[in-house]
Amino acid sequence: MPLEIVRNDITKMKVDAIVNAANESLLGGGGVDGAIHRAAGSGLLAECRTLGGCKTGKAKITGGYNVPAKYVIHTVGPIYNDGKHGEKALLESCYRESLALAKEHQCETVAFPLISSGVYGYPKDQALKVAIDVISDFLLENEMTVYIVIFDKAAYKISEKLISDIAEYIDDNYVDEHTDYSRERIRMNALPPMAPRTRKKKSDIDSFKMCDCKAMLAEDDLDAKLKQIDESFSQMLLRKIDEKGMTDAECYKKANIDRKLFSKIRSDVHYKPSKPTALAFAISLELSLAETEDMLRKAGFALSHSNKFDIIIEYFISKGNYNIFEINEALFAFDQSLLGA
Ligand code: AR6
Repeated sequence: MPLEIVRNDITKMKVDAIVNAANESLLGGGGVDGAIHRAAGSGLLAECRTLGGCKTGKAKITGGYNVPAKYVIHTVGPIYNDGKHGEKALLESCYRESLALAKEHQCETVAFPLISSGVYGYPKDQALKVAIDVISDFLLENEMTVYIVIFDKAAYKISEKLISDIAEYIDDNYVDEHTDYSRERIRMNALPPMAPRTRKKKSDIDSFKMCDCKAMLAEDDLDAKLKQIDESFSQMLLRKIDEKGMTDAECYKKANIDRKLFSKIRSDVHYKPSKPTALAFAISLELSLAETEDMLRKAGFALSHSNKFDIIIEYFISKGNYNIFEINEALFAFDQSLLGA
């Protein structure tokens, strides 16, 4: 997945570069800065001394010394005042400058802490939004895997309003746990759910016989519809990409899916994606709820009301919000797996 939110200690991340939320002196401090210097050892401080500090919003790079990452990128976030002193632009610049440095050094994987959201006081939900916005913009043009590392889940919060709206939606739609076995069956065996069978009334059958289906649909339409019934997940995906006038890259990037996985799906007509991958494409293509169900069915899945993950996805689709990163923030907040590969 090109952008992932993970819970971890950034000093333990096995990536090409970790980003440090430093101060202008670059000579160490508390928070994540202190943790990185402690883990990297005195060599890091010695190299930092040669750098001549760093301005707020800018970034500088050093070796990683004793941390698993090859590089440490030091960036200086703004001190949050009231949000009216250019804090957002400076914070955006921290992410942009750090990503540019990572790219310049051919990093394929980079991990960020939530810059400025500790000692510097930037509200965590807004800090996270800035991080997601800038990183996802960058990923539209660049191939890289970027992690946002959340140290302390309790300290992590997305907008209270969004949380309470989703919680309410879950409350209204969640079906009692007794039906959970059906969810498990769907998840484990990738089988479609068993829809309750309804017996057709005789009058329905008669009226069905009487109506001439072919006459209702133009022949071309009928052919197209029949073809769609037999269509595989991969075929439906490619058809929808064409119909939406998207390029492949636009689609897989918006789905937060990496190019290699997309190529696999493209070249294997029978490819069976995981449910989060199938849903990520449905979100990227901005499919309606009915179309999403259709696409999921092609992969052997269904949306269920006995599953919080599914209800959260349904919430976003019903609101017409197809921002996969916002959806992933919400899924993360509700302890659910994330969309994407
Ligand atoms: N791994 C990942 N994230 C962490 C870790 C860790 N090991 N430790 C803390 N965080 P902060 P700032 C999170 O205060 O607000 C320093 O003294 C933490 O929960 O480290 O940019 C510098 O020298 C928070 O969400 O950085 C500066 O003087 C985020 O990292 C000043 O603090 C950033 O919190 C910079 O303040």
